[in-house]
Amino acid sequence: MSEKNLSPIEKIKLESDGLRGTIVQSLHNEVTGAISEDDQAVIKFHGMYQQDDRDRRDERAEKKLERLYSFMIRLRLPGGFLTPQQWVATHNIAGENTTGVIKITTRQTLQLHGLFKSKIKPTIQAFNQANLDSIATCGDINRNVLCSSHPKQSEIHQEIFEYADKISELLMPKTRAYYEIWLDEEKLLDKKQEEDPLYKDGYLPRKFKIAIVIPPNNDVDVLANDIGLIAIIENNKLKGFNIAIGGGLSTTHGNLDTYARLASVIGFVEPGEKTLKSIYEILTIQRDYGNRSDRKLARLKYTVDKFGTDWFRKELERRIGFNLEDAKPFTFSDRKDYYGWEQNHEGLWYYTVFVENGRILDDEKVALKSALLEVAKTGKANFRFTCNQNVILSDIKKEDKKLINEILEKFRIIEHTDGTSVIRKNSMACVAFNTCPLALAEAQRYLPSLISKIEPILEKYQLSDEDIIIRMTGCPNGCGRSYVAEIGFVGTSYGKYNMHIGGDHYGLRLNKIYKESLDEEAILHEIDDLLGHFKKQRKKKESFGDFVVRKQLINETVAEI
Ligand code: SRM
Ligand code: SF4
Repeated sequence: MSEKNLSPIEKIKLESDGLRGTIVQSLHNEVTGAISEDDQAVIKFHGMYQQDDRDRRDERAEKKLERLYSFMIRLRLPGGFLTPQQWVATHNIAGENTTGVIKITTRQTLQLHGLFKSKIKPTIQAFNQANLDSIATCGDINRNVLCSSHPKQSEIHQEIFEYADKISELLMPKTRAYYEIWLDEEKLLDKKQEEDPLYKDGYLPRKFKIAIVIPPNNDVDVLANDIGLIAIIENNKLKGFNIAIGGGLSTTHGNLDTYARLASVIGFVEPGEKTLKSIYEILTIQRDYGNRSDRKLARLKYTVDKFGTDWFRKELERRIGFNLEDAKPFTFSDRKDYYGWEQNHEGLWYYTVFVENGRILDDEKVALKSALLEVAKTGKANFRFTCNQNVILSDIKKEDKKLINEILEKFRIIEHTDGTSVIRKNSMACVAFNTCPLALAEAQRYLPSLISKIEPILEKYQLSDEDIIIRMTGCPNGCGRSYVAEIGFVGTSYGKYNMHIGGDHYGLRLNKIYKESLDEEAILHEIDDLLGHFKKQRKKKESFGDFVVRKQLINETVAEI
């Protein structure tokens, strides 16, 4: 592609001196809380986003002050796992340097917000002390690798779980920029030492996401990823993975060239080296063929659709030097977390805590943050984050269960988790206001109150126990995966949402727009109407999503599996 067609971000990457940019100079500039525009693109590869407090924009503009800039930092946690010691460290870092709220993301990791420029370096150093980093959690590169989080899902969960780490390591960038800038490692004299055969100087055309699922619970929403690996297990042995490519959810309002797409299964591969090689080469194909001029059309899904899945499979086989086998059968029967106490095959105990929209804080409802700290301080439970924004206190020995249970009861976590309605437990919202610069409408600050208004409607129709997956995002980027919900809200402007309906329980069907730009009154009216019909006309055990498809309220789009 000629230089002139490259998008501006491509040039920034190429000229960034191995993702260093002028970050050091930007950090030293005390005139502003911001960093230079080019550095804002580069710093993403180090796991940070520059943001500002959108609630305070007007007030600060009136006082002729610059926006209140700060940074969000996102950790790299393949499979979403932390030791109790690492949780204590994260708790302390959050309290000292950020807003204090710890956010579990929809991709199984943690974000801290409100980090001032001067505090970035001490924060990264403190994380490093705890063996944690934020490398490549943002930017045009492979992101945090997901894996089904509950060890009860399979007796060989650990074996499969380790792939998340292996894949994350395999796809890490080679540059030492992170270590030099934040951890004071000596500068490399010979830049050849960080030559990167995978990413080269231009990295990928766009972000890249990988997830591993252990059927039958599609808790990671595997088909929403650029690469989805579906573990195939026979007689408690990992036979290999079905590989799905080209998932991605984002759209842009008014841009008909953009669309949500579920990944297509292209074949099966044996575990080990063959799996890793296949993943690596899918990235090289995207590196070489992805769109580098229009970032709206740069994700793998557009490359797959441009060249076709047959071409893609052949090109992959050429690069890996062996043929993929035909995909193996699998089924999904769920897409949710197992709340409360569960035991795995080894007799270890797990408690899944409901965390509304992944926000860990002490509020008027529940002192969740204090409770989790006390649990962590016992050193007797690991922390596993789920893609539904919850936390599993995990790997608890039989003799320690009583102690952990006492802490959960003392802080009323069990009452909180048990007492939460089914619809709320099945809900998810993205961050949106006040930190997300792309938000058009509220999401995590609004969905809880909307659900409080939907609960009485469900009660009216005796549908309170019905599993209905409801999700909200503040814009069409889809961070809360609202396009695969049974009821999805997508922000269009402040207080207004497109209402999508018709996803299934398994993550195998996209929903569709049902009504556009509704305010709260209109949303509640539509929900009342739809639930009323659902109550009267549903077939036995039919889910809400299946019902609206059967009634042809929307057209169906299912995955190629
Ligand atoms: Fe996302 C951008 C938050 C999962 C699609 N996402 C953003 C940014 C960084 C806004 C920005 O670019 O400045 C948001 C930061 C908000 C804040 O203040 O923290 C943001 N995304 C999130 C999180 C935190 C939502 C949450 O509440 O949990 C999730 C963090 C995941 C992680 O740990 O890595 C998050 N984002 C997702 C998902 C869901 C998923 O991956 O399963 C999607 C849809 C799937 C997909 O990628 O297609 C998603 N985020 C996007 C996009 C659209 C990408 C595209 O293909 O066009 C953007 C905008 C962009 O990249 O330009 C975006
Ligand atoms: Fe921000 Fe939009 Fe993502 Fe929500 S969906 S976090 S509003 S980019």
